[in-house]
Amino acid sequence: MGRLIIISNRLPISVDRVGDDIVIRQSSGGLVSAIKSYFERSDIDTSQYSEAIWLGTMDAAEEDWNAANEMGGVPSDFKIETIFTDKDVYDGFYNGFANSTLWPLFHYFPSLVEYKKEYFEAYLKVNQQFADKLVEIYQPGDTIWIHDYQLMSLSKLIRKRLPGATIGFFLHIPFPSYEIFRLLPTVWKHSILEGMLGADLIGFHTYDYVQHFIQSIKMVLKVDSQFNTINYNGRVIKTDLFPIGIDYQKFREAINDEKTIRVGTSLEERFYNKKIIFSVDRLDYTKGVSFRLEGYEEFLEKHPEWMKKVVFILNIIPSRDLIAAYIERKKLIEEKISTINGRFSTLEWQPIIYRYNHLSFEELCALYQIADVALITPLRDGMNLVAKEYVASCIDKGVLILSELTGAASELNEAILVNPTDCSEVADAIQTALTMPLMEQRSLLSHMQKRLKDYDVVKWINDFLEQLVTVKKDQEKLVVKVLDGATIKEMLQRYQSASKRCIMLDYDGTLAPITKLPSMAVPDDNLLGLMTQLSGIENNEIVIISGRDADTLQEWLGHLPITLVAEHGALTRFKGEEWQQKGSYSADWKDKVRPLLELFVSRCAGSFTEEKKNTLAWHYRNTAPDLGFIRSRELMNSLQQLTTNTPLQVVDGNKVLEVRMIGVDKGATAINLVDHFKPDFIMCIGDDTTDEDMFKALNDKAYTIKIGKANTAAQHTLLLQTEVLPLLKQFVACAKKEEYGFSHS
Ligand code: GDG
Repeated sequence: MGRLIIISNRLPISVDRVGDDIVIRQSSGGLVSAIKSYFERSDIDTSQYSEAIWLGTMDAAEEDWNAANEMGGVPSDFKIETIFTDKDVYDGFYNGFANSTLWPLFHYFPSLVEYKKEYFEAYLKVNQQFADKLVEIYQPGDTIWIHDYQLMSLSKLIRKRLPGATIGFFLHIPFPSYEIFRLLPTVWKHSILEGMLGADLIGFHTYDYVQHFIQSIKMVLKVDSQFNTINYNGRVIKTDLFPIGIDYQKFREAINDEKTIRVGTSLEERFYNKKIIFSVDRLDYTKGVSFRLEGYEEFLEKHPEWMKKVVFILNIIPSRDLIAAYIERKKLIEEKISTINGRFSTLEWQPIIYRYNHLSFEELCALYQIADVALITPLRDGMNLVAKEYVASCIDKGVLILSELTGAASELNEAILVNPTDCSEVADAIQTALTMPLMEQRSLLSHMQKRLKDYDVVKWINDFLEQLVTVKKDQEKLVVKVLDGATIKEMLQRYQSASKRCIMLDYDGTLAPITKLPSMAVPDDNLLGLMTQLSGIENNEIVIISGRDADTLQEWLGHLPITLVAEHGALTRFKGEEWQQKGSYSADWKDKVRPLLELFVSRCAGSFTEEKKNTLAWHYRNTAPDLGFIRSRELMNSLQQLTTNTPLQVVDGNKVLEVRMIGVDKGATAINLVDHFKPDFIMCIGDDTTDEDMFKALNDKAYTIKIGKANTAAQHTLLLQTEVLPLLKQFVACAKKEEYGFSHS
């Protein structure tokens, strides 16, 4: 049984020296409380892990940490492993690259981003320090779960030293759209994405963040994905959404907690007969507090009837106050609060109660419970747990006003969703919330509460860790798939004892390497010689099954005693016979599709069309990769619209889009060939997505082999195209041995 190692920049505890005393504090925050609940709750089965370890940086001096341990004051839910960093390096890492480069960029504040080489270097240094420590404590069988934007390079650094390790990575903040991400200098972009791809499972809060990430790895690293599966450096990696939940039960239990009730009652007495609007945020320009205040100001202007009847309790939690942008933000917020309070207050009432301090858990819960409205309006937020905690805490009233730019908005769509920069919309939302009938409030709350209860933090953790196990299993399957000596031996024996053999081979990317232009992939003497030998063996039927047009196949391979299949099965030439067309199709459709492909040729330099008898293709292998990929997605969309309700299909191949008739594919063709030849040994080899049809159709009848590292339906893989001819040569050699009376051993 392995251990679970959680890695985050901050540890769940902090150690401070106050005079001669050492004070140990448990830190709050989403991640800490999530993981803590997971191990604390008795109703959760954590028995798959023998121990939980938390690795993070320690603010305190090493001797203070040692003293805290000796005092026995460190909580025992986790074993804590610490890293002590050089102060200047940590500053460049944390205040620098993490919070002055990645944080503003990933939250769509490009103008606040600092591009300093020394910050990036410090970031890599601290990530390296984490990797060194992890390698020191690692034991085979451990599961490593890395958290957040401070440690985006870490997975790769660990993978380098521990190639087989199980590594999950979760990003708690948004992953921005590629247009924003690409602002980073090239080396940084590569380093961050390659760093993340060191993990086996990469998690995000929302579908959009997953898509943005996939788009970025495509554009920057030219790495392809199939849905959520990425093939990178021979490894299968999964990326998916795991919207973080809250400890729902804890917030419901707080409703009956005595201390919380006491705090709540005294607040209700203080604000008797007034509606309470509430917000709590860390000090951060992403939280949209200035816009929120302007929205509240506009509400007071528009609705003077609420004077003295409403109060806005605004809590700001101190954060990152060593960074200039944060100091500036605090000043702006406080000026705005003074202006509003100065403008609207009376001697006995003030519209905003402002606090710049931490709240105890009981104070926080009491405020959640008594607030009539929660006004949560970040300009960007990965998720926003406060919104979820508020909904969970509401008893029989409560309205959530939530920014549509938070991750939480995709789950809490019964909230009043607002654009946080639109002050009039915010003002109107406040009015709607304050006047919403109680029945409606309760009905909306109950929908959201059900969802939060069903997908709580425990479900989130279980989901992530279970997926991680699945990815590891998938990887093992793929390793098993690589064609090994024993399987080749078995294939050769079956081949020798068969009375009729059929070998189906794709051409481009299988028999011949992919070239810059299709016309350059002319077969060389080596290939032609091998095909001659293989087809010359008694009882062998060799089929070249290609997407190419019949004329080219005829010109290059027509003289060989083999069967040729062109355009994925639209045309077939059996050995020694004439070409036959499958079915009789009108080619009228081409006139409708061709202009669209030509339009995309003019919009994408380097792309070209290929016209075959039954297929139209648009190739983009020679285009600038970014542009080619973008245009291919656009063209794919347009083609799909154009071909809806027609007998045409659009096939997304390897750097090519093809349009052809439905029912003409290598799978159906392969089955026809098997019916025709009736072989008792079949092997088929291919590299392209179009070959997958053939693998699927023949899997229970044949040895199916895929070239390359992509996910496949084939039973076996060969990693390189250059391995194909040597493999085929073994079939020639074993036939020769047979001829001279050797038996294969
Ligand atoms: C990241 C992402 C994402 C806050 N003030 C007090 C206090 N809190 C607790 C809240 C809540 C947590 O801290 C803050 O939640 P956030 O959602 O804002 O999360 P962060 O940890 O800041 O940030 C964010 C999150 O990760 C999780 O993935 O949602 O988008 O930026 O749990 O209750 N708790 C107490 N006193 C306070 O004054 N006791």
